[in-house]
Parts: sequence; structure tokens; C-alpha cells
Amino acid sequence: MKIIVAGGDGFCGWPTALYLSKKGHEVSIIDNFSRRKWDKELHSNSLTPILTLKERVAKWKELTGKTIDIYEGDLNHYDFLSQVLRQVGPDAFVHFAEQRSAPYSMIDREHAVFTQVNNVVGTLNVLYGIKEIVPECHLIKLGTMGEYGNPNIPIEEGFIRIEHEGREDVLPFPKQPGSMYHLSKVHDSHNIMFACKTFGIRATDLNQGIVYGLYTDETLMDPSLINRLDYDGVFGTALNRFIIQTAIGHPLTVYGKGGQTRGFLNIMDTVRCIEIAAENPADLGEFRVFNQFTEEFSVLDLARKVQNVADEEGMPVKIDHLKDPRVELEEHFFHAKNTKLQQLGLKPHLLTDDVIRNILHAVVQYKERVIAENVMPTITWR
Ligand code: NAD
Ligand code: USQ
Repeated sequence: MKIIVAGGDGFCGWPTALYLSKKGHEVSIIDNFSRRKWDKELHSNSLTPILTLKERVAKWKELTGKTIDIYEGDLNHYDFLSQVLRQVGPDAFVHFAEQRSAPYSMIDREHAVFTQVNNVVGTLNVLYGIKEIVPECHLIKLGTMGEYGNPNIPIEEGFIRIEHEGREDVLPFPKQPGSMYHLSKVHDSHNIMFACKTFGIRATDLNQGIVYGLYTDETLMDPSLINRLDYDGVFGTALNRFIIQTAIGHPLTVYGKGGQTRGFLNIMDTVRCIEIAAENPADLGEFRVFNQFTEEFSVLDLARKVQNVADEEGMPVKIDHLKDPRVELEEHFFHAKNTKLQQLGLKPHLLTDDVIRNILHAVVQYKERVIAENVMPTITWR
């Protein structure tokens, strides 16, 4: 297949591009390198030293003989996007290219507006580009489990059967997102559902949980292929942050009680989920939703798991309960369905102590790169 990976310079996109390329697909990356610019804005960095995309792709070619084309540009610029769609003629368009940090979206009005414009307009352009230029192309869009929020009932995969006043229907599952970023994903989902119904295009919305780890078989092939890894209070995510905090001897930063429960998955499963979606496309006019996570944990459970492994490794670490900088439930019911990807063949890599240990050993090598003042959260929701 000809596959475009938009956001292919990022944490999920880069290993996905390599994985799909190895599987024999013709991969092209679109990226405007905004993530690297946000690091500069925040005076932060990736824990791991990452090369330029051009250098990474050249190393991939040297090692495998496979070419990945690079298109540098912004999905918000329709002239650029439409030219790429004409040139590549993709069978699938994998869309990772958004501003994905909840705290970044909550800095102030400018960052909220930027996040929603970047994400919503980018996705709208992709929808119109597919409609006008490549109407058969399958949109594989990264959504988020956080679109659903924390309802007091089990979360379905996208849709729920509801009985009301003697009638029944299957309707979109209610959305109660917890940040301006998570809201942008809800707006995207609505626009994609409308475009499928109205224009007859095909799309899969992957409501992904929190991704942990950094390595895949492909990024391990050479140090030049290493993935980015975020640890700061803005872009770092729960489990990866706790492991990196352990590496530098920083207390684990549990916000509030730590009963916040979420879906999680290993980056090795992210790349496979994208392949599964691509190999099993939605029908024309169909809007599909898969919940893309493999296990559920509370934040405090994860901190304790990391603490146990740290003890075994002779790197004891404390757990701190910080005042929660977010407006969110610190304890709640959470159970979500996640059977569709497994029915299509996903074999989850589950979170064991050895998995935590391996990530810890990997990150310890780069601990000197941590900018200590970036570890604590500084952005509040209120
Ligand atoms: P990332 O920030 O590492 O990568 C996103 C990439 O998209 C970056 O390289 C960035 O430069 C690019 N980009 C952003 N806006 C763009 C635009 N307008 N035009 C072109 N390129 C643009 O993020 P990630 O962690 O790889 O996440 C990828 C996607 O997966 C996001 O949509 C995110 O919402 C979703 N997701 C991520 C996680 C996670 O834990 N990382 C979990 C659930 C969902
Ligand atoms: N949290 C802590 N301590 C920390 C970091 C986070 O207790 O040091 C808590 C947060 O308060 C929150 C939970 O852990 O309750 C998750 O926070 P996170 O920063 O790990 O994840 P989140 O902000 O939800 O966003 C991340 C990605 C986003 C993706 C989302 C999937 O950045 O792109 O959409 O995970 S999900 O959470 O399922 O919506």
C-alpha cells in the first residue's frame, strides 16, 4: 500500500513509519517539525538525542534499502496538502499530526486557540483533500480515550445502544473531555463522522490510550533511529515520566490521590494497531471507532509498580502526592471495551516488571540530558 504518515517525526509516528516501511509499504511522511519548535518554546528537549528526520530516513535507507519520502509542511496549508495527495495518491492516510499535550493546550487562550485550530483545521483539510483528490483513501485518525472522560458506566467503542421513551437507537458514546486538547479530538471525531456520512469517505478513529515505552524492533536497529521520549511536565505522560523520574532519583509525581484510571498500551502495540487498521479498511461511507489500549491502570498503581522495580534495581524512589494541577476526578469508576483490535489480530505486549525494568535501563543512559526544572508540573487548569 501507499501510506502517508502525517506526524511521522513524532513519538508514535516515527516508529510507525519504520514498521510500515519494513512491512513493504511505500511510506511517505508529512511533518512540519512543530514538535521540535515547541521544545524550544518550552526550553525542553527529548530525553533521547534524536537526529533530523532527513538523517534518520537516510540511515533507514542505508540499513534496509527502503525509501521513506519526506514532505515538510503543515496540514493547515491546503495547497501543500493537496499537492502531496496528488503526488503520492495514498491508499491510507495515517494522521498523527496534531498538538497532543493537554497541559500545553491549557497554558492560556493563545495555546488553546492554537491547539484547536491546528488540530481541527488540519483534520478538516485532510477530510476535504481525501474527498476531492483521493476519495478511496482510508483515513486512519488518532483520537484519544480521553474523548469519553470518566462516565460512571462502562465505555463502549464509539457507539452505545440507548433506549429512550420506548424507542431505541445506536448513538455516539457521550463525550466529556478534560482539556482543550482532548476537546479538539472530540471536534475532529464529529467532523470525521459527518464527512463519512455526507461525502462517502472511509475512516477509522483510533481512540488511543496513553502510550508508554520508546523502543520498537525497528528503532533498535541503530542508535540513529532512536525515538523521541518526553519527560517534562508538559509533554511527558504518566508511566514514561515515572520511569524517567526514577532514573534521576526524583520523587514520582502522582497528581492528587492518583485514582485517575486510564487505558495504556506499549508503543510496540501502537505500530501494530495502525497496521491492523490499514490492512482492514473501513468501507466507503463508514466511520469506525476502535478503542486502542491494552490494559487499564490508575496512576497510583503505576507509580507503585515503578517503585517496586526501582527497589529491586537498587534505585529506591519516593511517591509524592502533589496537588492536582488539573481539574479532574482523582477517584472514579473506569472500564472501557477494547475488543475490536484484538478481534482483528492484536496480540498485546502487557506491562510486566521486566518491561518497566527494560525501559528504566534504556532511559538511565540518557539521564544527564534531563533538564531538572522541567520535571515538575507548572501549568494549571484553573
Ligand atoms: P508528537 O507530538 O510526538 O508527534 C506529533 C507530530 O505531528 C510531530 O512531529 C509534529 O511536528 C507533527 N505536527 C503537529 N501538527 C502538525 C501540523 N499541523 N502539520 C504537520 N505536522 C504536524 O505526538 P505523539 O505522541 O506521536 O502523538 C501522535 C498522535 O497520537 C496525536 O494525534 C496524539 O493526540 C495521539 N495520541 C498520543 C498518545 C500518546 O501517549 N503519545 C496517546 C493517545 C493518542
Ligand atoms: N498524571 C500524574 N502525574 C504525572 C503526569 C500525569 O498523576 O506526572 C495524571 C494526570 O493528572 C492524568 C493522568 O495522569 O490524570 C494522565 O495524564 P498524562 O499526562 O499521562 O496523559 P494525558 O494528559 O491524558 O494525555 C496523554 C497524551 C495525549 C493522549 C492521552 C490519552 O499526551 O496525547 O491523547 O494521553 S488518554 O489519557 O487516554 O486520553
